[in-house]
Amino acid sequence: MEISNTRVCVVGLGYIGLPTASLLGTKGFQVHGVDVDQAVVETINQGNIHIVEPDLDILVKSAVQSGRLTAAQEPAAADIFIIAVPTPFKEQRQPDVSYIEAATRSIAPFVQPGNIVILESTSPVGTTEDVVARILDESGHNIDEQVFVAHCPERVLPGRILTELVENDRIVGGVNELATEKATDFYHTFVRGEILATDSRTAEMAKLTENAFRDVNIAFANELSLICDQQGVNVWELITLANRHPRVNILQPGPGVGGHCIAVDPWFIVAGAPRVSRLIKTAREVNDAKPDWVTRKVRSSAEKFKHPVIGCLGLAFKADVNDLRQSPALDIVNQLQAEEVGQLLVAEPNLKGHGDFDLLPYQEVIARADIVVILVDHKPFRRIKPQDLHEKVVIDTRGILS
Ligand code: SAJ
Repeated sequence: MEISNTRVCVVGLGYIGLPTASLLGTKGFQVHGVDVDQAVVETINQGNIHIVEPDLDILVKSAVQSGRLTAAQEPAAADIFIIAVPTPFKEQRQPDVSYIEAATRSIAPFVQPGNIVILESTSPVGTTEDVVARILDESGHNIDEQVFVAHCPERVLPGRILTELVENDRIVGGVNELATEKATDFYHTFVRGEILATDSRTAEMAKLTENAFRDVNIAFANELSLICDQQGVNVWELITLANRHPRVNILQPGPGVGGHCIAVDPWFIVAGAPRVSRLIKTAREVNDAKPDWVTRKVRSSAEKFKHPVIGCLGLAFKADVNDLRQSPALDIVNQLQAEEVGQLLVAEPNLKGHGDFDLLPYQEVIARADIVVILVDHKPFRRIKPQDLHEKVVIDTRGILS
């Protein structure tokens, strides 16, 4: 593959599409990024970014300034199309593949014989065949021999996206062997990890499985935290001790599981095989119930005060990101506000502002609060010492003080 002559069209310039597009641009591909949001397109064309991710600003600026990355609201002709749009769920936790459908329809008029079309969005089993390949087929493309359709799930960790995009192994599953081969060749041009070839259904299931694995293991830790609370045992000390066993590796409990991946993807497995996905479903329920449990804890502490002032540290779904999607921390703060549990003071060092809350420096929140609820283990919070919280009621959902 001659990189400098290869055009790549990336549809969806979010957490996966933008890092991928800018990385490919700096590698020398000619990249046309597509996003339906005009503001996002303008921001990127100015060499700026609309999400927080370490070093992404530098990469985007460099790709845009070199003329190798341009953004637009419409797709354009390319050699390789990458679809990286969201797959949320709708009512009854059924996967919503409508963005993938729309993205495929939008590229269909630009696709030519010889092109590769790759779905990177996390997808329910069968989506690459039944949505992407089917729509291209219905649009008159020969997906058996001339247009190569494959799934290559993204597996990068927010906060480490640029490193993991290059270093992680990738799973590539085509709708046929030729498609697998063609897509594999492409990933070899910029991935240092191994490229593991399979079929598209296995690739889809692999991605869902990775996130369900993590969800089930976090649920184990979260369930332990409830048990330990009843039993008067410090769950973090317990886990540290148990993990000294050579074959035990328990994850960390928290206020719940957030983000757009782990809290969502296991439901795609459950939706596809509801009767046999009992453990995966229960794990989701255990993790989803944790924010309510934390809220109840705060409420029962607040009842001891006449005018409780509750300091909430963190809104993001996990440490050192500014992403609020499915955030258990935000859910808890919203619940405390809705139930008027007390006066709320909120700190979120990774956000400049928030529509519903005045954000304060965390030191001020601690100083003014009766009850301090640690919801996210952001770097600055990890510097808080037990003596800084002297005479406060502390609810440490992340165990940063343990
Ligand atoms: N969490 C805990 N305890 C833990 C670990 C995580 O409560 O021990 C919580 C976090 O605070 C957060 C949630 O789980 O609320 C998810 O965080 P995460 O860091 O585990 O994962 P994500 O959602 O940022 O990224 C995951 C990754 N998947 C796996 O590690 C299997 C990433 O590699 C995927 O690419 C990403 O989902 C995705 O896009 O699917």
